[in-house]
Amino acid sequence: MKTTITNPTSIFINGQLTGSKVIHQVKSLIELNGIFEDQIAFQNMDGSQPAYEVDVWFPVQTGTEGGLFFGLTHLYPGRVGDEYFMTKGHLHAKENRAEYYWGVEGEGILLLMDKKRNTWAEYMFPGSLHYIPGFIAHRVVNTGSFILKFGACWPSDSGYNYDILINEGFSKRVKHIDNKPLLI
Ligand code: S6P
Ligand code: ZN
Repeated sequence: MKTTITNPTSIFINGQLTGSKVIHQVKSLIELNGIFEDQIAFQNMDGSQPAYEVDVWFPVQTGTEGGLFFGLTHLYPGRVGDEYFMTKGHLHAKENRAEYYWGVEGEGILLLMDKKRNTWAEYMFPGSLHYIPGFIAHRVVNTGSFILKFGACWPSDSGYNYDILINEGFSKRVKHIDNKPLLI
């Protein structure tokens, strides 16, 4: 019988996720080409700047049925025209796979859209908890002046479908109007 007590392989503290199986990914603004409405404002920005960074703990291989992944996204503050920096947004490739998001630091809005293109939104803040059911596209918008960090936990076989949003995107946008975020 095993009697040794080991340290955990990953640690999630003080807004950081670290561990031997944690992968760090950076999404630069240029990779978000097409998701913002104001194309001219977008072209006038420095596309090499990071829009968000994601740390993901992959305890099992991608595609494994029954496993879970754990991520921490660091979404930078900023605007393209009157639209806030946001994640690209996706549906899961295995569409029925659900996910949890939760707010860690900063403030923002989670956009959710069903297959009939009905879009709704929830405020994100430290401690907010969001259940994203299967078949629902999800995107996060940083409406604050500081970095927005949120955690995520999703099935290791859910995969990503970004293509479905390429042409039409979400049916609503979050814009900075009269000094506050509006869903329109
Ligand atoms: C994965 C989970 C998150 C996002 C991350 C970046 O299911 O929802 O880890 O991948 O927030 O967003 P996106 O839309 O670029 O994948
Ligand atoms: Zn997801």
